[in-house]
Amino acid sequence: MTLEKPFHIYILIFFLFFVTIEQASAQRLPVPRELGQGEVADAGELFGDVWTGYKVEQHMVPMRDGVRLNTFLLYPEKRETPLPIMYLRSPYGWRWQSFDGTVVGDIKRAAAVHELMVQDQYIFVAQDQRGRFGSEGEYEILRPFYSLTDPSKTDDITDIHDTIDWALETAKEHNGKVGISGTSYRGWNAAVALIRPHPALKASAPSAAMAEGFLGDDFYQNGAFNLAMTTPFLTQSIDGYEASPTLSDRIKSHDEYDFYLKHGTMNALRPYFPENTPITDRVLKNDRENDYWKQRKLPNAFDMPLTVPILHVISGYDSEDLPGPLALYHKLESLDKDELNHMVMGPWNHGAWRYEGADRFGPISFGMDTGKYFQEKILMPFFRAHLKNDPQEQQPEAHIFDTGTNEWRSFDAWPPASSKRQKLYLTQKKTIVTKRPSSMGTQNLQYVNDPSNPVPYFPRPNYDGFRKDYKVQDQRFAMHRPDVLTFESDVLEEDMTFAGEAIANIIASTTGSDTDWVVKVIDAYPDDAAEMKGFHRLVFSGIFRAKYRTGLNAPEAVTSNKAETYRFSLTEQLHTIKKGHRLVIQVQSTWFPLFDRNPNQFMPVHEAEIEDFEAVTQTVFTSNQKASYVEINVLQQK
Ligand code: PG9
Repeated sequence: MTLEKPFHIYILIFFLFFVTIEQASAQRLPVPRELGQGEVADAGELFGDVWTGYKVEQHMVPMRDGVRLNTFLLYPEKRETPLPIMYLRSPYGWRWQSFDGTVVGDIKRAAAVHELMVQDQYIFVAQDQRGRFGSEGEYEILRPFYSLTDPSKTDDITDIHDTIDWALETAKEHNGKVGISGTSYRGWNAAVALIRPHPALKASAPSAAMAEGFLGDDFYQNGAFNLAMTTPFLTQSIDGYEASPTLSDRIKSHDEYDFYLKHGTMNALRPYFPENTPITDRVLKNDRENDYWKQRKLPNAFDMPLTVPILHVISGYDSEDLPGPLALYHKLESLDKDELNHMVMGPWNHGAWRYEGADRFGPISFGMDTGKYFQEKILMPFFRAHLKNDPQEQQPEAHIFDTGTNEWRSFDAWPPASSKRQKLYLTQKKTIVTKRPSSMGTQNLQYVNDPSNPVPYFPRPNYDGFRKDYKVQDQRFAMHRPDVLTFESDVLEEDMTFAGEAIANIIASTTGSDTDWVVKVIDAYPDDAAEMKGFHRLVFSGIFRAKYRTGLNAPEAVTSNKAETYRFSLTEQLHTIKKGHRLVIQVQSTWFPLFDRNPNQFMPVHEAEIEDFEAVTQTVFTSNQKASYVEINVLQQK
């Protein structure tokens, strides 16, 4: 009897502890507004040293439909001249409370705020997007541009307009000019601002702007689903902050490859998603480039001549958004009559120019701080020129870092006018030649693609979850697998500079009714290189899901054993392969768990169950009539 009371107390304590933990998890919510209406606080004290010397106010800014958006207005306490306004919009919360109670958010992070820009002095308007964190209204991921067809509707275009109107009225001592910048989703906002630009908008620098959700940014690449990046990211950073441990926490206690392989199917992962996964479900359901994606395809929304200077900031090693930013640059180039469209491509993962240590990425050194260089020499002068009337030298059309020679180069067109298309043929002897094969037969090479033993995208074991640095890993870990065809060129006698887009043109068949094709172009260092001996450095890569070969919106079963042409982009780069190096091309059919596995049967892949996955035999043709090759832009040496 005497023991019973304490026992109940123990149960109560345990219960309270459990409930507290649960509540703590559920508290991953935005912090309520903290600054009173009209209150002016010291931004340095509130947000950290970067903001020293700035004052901050917090406003709920009304949009045309009455929805109010949480907005911070920051301005330097001491300024000598009227300043331009720099507008930053984020879906990731400028200030909120993480489940462990700490106050975090974009306002404190280099991810969203660039120290040099703050030092340069602007009036900043930092806003939570509609339906996110402190802002009212409903959130819709990459909200379609409703106002273009129905002016009574609101979207990011109208919210941007209304906010700029508000900022021009509210901010004191501004010079009437507005700029916008941001990376990733914030970069999407910086690009959206130019669709129907506000007259006060004078410059935009979208960085890693997700622009092509089905073609290659974030969600799908040519129909294959970005499993390793997107599933954890969507289920926690977009769909829900309440899940603890998150899916990525869970993955990190396993070898990532093993985790996904053992679960095997998308259905098996569903128990780890937050209970309500509105966005993840929609992304999975829309497994073709249907209206859902077309409405969110940024280049499609641009249909008028460009009137505002734009600097596309493209991260050449981006693990999330590379095809979209490139496509957006090219689309706007076609609408640019006044030389307002410019691009920069640096050797960064996803906007990593913002962070310290941009002098290297993984094992690869760039010999200089490329992020600092870009900010000091390109980004700040761009905004100063257009927002502060600072005289500056003419901006080149394209400013690109050559990842092979470690130097910045500028071009007056991208791809450079002095580059020529060259075909690199894959031969029966597994070599790479520039002359079309002469053999008239049906020469081909085969391998078995077994989804139960997929080719890893990163050397195993990997206990770090999604590896954003997969593009700078030595690719030798894959070259001797029987399900990877590896082609090698002779040793180069001269430097060869790739400048532009690489396109895979593979003639192939499968014994399945669907399958994937993955092509990688690699710079193979010599074994006696001073550094990175024998390193196989990825330059271009891409994946294509066979059923989309006649159109990304028109999945169609593949006829077993029928040779078909698979032509797809491997993205764009500036990379010099040095004399003494060799060129290597790998062809494979899985790239796991970077992309989901194809069951090799024509069916909705997200619904595939373990028994649906089949091993198939793949055939890649290398003959004269059925020549497989990679087509590439080669810069003609001066
Ligand atoms: N590109 C990122 C993203 C990934 C997936 C969904 C939405 C956005 C990003 O904003 O970082």
